[in-house]
Amino acid sequence: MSSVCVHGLGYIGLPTAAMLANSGHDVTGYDVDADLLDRLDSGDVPVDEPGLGEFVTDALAGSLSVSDEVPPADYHLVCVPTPLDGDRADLAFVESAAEAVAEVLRANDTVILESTVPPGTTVETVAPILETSGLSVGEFSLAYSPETVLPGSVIAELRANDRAVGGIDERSVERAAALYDSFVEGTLRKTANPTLAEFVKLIQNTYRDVNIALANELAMIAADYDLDSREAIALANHHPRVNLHQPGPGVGGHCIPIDPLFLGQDSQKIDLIERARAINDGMAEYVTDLLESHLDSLADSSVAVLGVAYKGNVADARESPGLRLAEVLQTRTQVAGATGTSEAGVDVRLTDPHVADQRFALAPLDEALSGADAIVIATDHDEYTELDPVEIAAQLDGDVVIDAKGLLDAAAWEAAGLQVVRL
Ligand code: SAJ
Repeated sequence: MSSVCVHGLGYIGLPTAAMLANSGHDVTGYDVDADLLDRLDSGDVPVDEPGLGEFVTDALAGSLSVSDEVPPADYHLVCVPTPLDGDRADLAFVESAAEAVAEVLRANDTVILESTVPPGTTVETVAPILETSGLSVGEFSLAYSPETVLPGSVIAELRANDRAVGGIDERSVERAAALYDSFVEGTLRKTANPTLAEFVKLIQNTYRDVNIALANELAMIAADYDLDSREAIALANHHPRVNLHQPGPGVGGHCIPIDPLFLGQDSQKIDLIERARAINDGMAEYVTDLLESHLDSLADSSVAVLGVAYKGNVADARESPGLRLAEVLQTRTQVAGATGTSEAGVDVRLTDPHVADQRFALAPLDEALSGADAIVIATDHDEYTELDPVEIAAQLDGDVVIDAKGLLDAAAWEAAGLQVVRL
């Protein structure tokens, strides 16, 4: 068993630290956020993920401790955020983590970067910073190994998923693989090329983004032929080599909309991928067009947007399609206010049973529905599949329902007197 320091106790770092501790390693979780460390010390796990609270609590009762100092360790795992800055990755957190590791790095230690980064980051950015320790690559080991877990199934996927392990040399591959071998039940896909592993992470999410863009374009084309795109996609997917994704009001979350930009930031060849991004971002405009064509006057209407989480059954509203839709609705119907400022025409009511963020002025469902002219289902929360169309029809003033996630039983809703438009 090894000593491990996990840098960054966020969505990936915290479950990974707990997983390593629960697999017998001696783990220190390091973070710069003093409040987070206090909360964890008192057993409060601030992450909305099924089963994670108990998993981390068990680890904290065992061999996981948290600290605001970086200790020397056999392994340093860097799991810090890489936000988007304009259209490029901001690597400031990765750089400061590497600087902190360099201060305590010893010969034979292993450093593994897990953060999603543009190709070349491990070799070109992290290695030179680590070498300021006075040690050279070869004296210490260095690898890139991306997480691929799906929010909502983090613990299960940390164990089950195959994992790319890209070491800077053969020894680094083996050292990094040895650590993951202690909890990964999937296959470790080893390569002595960290840039390849970085690229692989980005193309997995890019594949999904482009595939969803295709589904979105197909949905818009299908509507011109008066066809249901989801029915068409389901039928098409019976072909053994076809796997079309599902259309929707946009692609949210902190991974899929961002990673294609990292992939293309240093290449002039990015083209289809950029177009796919624009198609997915443009879905809010398309949903707004649908509303406009079904309402007498969008600007004088009230629209309930059901769902601001970026996807079903999570509480995360980053890059939220529902919020983007609200913005487009307001921008499109803006009218000049008395003092020269502009005021939104349409009354947008946002509601979500999972998201509790005060910044979004969320209303309870009943309040959002009361007297509304239209509703848009923007997130596939389980709660929305259980809505009673008769009760909803009684609460609304109008009858327009845009089911952008295709989760309602359209026949039942139409029987209740509502017009259902499916994407
Ligand atoms: N979506 C669609 N149509 C679909 C599938 C998804 O519109 O057919 C939308 C969702 O509603 C959501 C967005 O795409 O707004 C992204 O959701 P997601 O479930 O596809 O993915 P994420 O962002 O929750 O997690 C992804 C996963 N990547 C892949 O499946 C290739 C996950 O495995 C990664 O670990 C994660 O990104 C990450 O951290 O990179």
